[in-house]
Amino acid sequence: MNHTVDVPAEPSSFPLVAGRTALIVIDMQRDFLLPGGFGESLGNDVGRLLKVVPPLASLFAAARAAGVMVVHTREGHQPDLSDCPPAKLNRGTPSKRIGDPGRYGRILIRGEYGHDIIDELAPIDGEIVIDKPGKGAFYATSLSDVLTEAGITQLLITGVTTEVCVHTTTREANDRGYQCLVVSDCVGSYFPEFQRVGLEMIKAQGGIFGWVADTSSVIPALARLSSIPA
Ligand code: C5J
Repeated sequence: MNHTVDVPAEPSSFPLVAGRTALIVIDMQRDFLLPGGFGESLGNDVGRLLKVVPPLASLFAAARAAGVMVVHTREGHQPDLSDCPPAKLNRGTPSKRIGDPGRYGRILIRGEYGHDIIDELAPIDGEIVIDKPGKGAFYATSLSDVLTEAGITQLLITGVTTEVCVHTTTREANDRGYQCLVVSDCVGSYFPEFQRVGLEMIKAQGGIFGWVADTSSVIPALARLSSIPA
């Protein structure tokens, strides 16, 4: 029987299970977060995403200290765009589409500077990085196999953006039977109303997609988990 620590959360407490919990970090990439990058070039205020970085860095430290598996994702495509469906490619402002040149290299193309994770939240040795062509982290990736092999059942979900890749991944995970806690101060949106409603939707109707709590609840629970003898 694995030790469990309950996190105070909405709509009810969330069970953090030792050895069965993973921290999922969605798309904390330069293209979305850096001033002058793709996200900002679309007229977005990247400050709304950057404010996630300090609490997420603290959550990383607590998760790593507790021995929780950390999985990072990056949204992006092959340089020849063969994994980018025309319906995704031909959308948005011409000259600011996937594969076009941007301040930090070709937009959302694997191997480009802008596609990679920001320095403050760079993966450390042993952490898994999942490259995903879609919004959801399970679509066309090895994430399901990675989590199954590690015996993971509980997910702490963080990253950007709340209403797009965080939501899509949470819904995919929920349908696959994972219990998902979305960490509210570690997810960000360019749009304050989407941030608020995105979080409301997850925990509505008795937690239809999962649970919501902030780092003031999750970090102490991780500390309790790390103090439990193996
Ligand atoms: C978007 C994402 N918003 N990571 N990607 O296109 O949410």
